[in-house]
Amino acid sequence: MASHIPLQKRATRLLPFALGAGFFFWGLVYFAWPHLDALRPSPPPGPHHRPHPSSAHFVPVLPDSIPGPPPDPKWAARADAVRDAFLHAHKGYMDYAYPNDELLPLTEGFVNNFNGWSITLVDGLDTMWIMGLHDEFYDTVPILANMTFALPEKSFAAFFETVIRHLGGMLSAYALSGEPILLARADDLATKLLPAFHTRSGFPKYAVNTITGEIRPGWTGSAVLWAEALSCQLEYKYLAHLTGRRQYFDTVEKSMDIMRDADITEGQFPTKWHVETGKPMNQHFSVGAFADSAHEYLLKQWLLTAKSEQKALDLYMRASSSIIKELLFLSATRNLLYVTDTTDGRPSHTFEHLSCFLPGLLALGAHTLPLPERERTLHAWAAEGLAHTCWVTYADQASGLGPDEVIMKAMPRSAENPRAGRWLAHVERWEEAGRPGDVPPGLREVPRRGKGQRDYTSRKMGYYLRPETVESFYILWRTTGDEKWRERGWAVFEAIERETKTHSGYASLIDVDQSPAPRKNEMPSFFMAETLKYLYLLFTDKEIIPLDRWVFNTEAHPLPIFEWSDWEKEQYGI
Ligand code: DMJ
Repeated sequence: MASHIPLQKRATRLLPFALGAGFFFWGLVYFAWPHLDALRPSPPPGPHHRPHPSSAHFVPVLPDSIPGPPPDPKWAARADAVRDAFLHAHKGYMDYAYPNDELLPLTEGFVNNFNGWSITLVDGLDTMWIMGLHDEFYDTVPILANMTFALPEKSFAAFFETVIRHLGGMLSAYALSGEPILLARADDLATKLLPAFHTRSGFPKYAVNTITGEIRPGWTGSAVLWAEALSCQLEYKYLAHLTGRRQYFDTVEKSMDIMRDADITEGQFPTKWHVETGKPMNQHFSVGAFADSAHEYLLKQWLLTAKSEQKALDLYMRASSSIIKELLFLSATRNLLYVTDTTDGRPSHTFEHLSCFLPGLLALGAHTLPLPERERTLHAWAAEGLAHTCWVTYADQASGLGPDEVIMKAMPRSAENPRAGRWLAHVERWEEAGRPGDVPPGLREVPRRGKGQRDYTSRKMGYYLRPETVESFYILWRTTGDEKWRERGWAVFEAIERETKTHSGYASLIDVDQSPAPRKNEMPSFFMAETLKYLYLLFTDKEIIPLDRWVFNTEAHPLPIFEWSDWEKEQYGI
């Protein structure tokens, strides 16, 4: 029928429909356009791929295009040297160890201590992005895209390590690059780890099978270490914000509630808690191995959530005041400021390399917390003095690298020194005396001391490529602007190159007080995730990760500061 109607007439009759359809189509485009990003297929990854932000909170970091004055050639060359070190380690890992976890740098072998999920790649992925190593980054993304995070029956992933390394690594690489697959894989892994929280208290159990959900305790039996209970909140909260999955927030907040309600002396949070009852199990107060990152995650939860979580802030204030009051001491001869641990109030005078993260944390707090002026000054002095001591323990050694653990010789207890060398008492006396010399106790530069002449004895003389000292140098450099931290960092890097470099990578040392130092056959993944990243950020003039926009998790994976929406605050009870 229609074919008998003349063409002109047909067009006239169809006109209203055509106009209607046109309005409908363009109206749809107009209103839906801003929401269509999620439906568009991603362009294939490639070295020059620059992803488009697909949501309001997404701003990829492009180190090459950060504006600023031309870099100082001295520091640019030093940053390049660190990038070369990363590439050397990466190549060695890929040639001899991939797809296993870590390289054995003396025998060109490999080891699987972290579930066999190529930990060195996952942990080092965001460092690649930060260093502008886009080829290496985009070679790695498909490997991650294909990871199943599966484990055979009766095999277990250590919850804490998997969260801070794998989960933190993927979330950070996602936040920097915008590759959606990294968020999807992080979400998968986070869900697979959730059964770890199937305990009566809500604390996470030591390890979990990612397929069956079976959980098992670690060497601490029924105890969970404070560091392990309180070092998953940054990752899970950021993920809750990205995915809208309330379960992530609620699950990790339980441990925070236990801390808020715990009956403990001042802010002296013990190192062991009963994983089922949620009760403290000892009177051991520390910033070392069993506790370290818990302190970090208190301040950093407050910072990550744009200073909105009062609970985290209160807990940090309590803990950090107790650290300053109870755990800081001066050494006998050089008056070095050090941090130790106490059991039932009695100090051990052990000083751990692991606790060299504390000066960076205190500096970050002094820079950001709403503190009265005297408190802020105390935090800043403590940061400066402790970082100085961490540096001295490096500078003293023949290799130029610091030992893992020493026992400090404390000032003897006397009538004038009733608190047996506690730093705060010395500061108060110095202030009362009118601040002689203008340098607070524990902050004075001291001469290097050789074997047998030091104010400490060795306990563990190894250097395990750990990041804590250079991490603090980086935060101190960024918060104070004092170039000495960069120069000290460079001395550390030169020593790393001289003493630890091997044909295929970098090796831990057995005795830092020898040069050449005897080596240990290991290259932990945190060397590429943390140590080299902090050194690179220390030397590069560009502020790639501004501290008012990013927060580092305890494995040096930067996560972007975000604000909870009103809806989230209401849902989560923030
Ligand atoms: C890292 O895995 C993390 O920094 C953790 O919090 C403790 N220490 C190691 C590196 O020393």
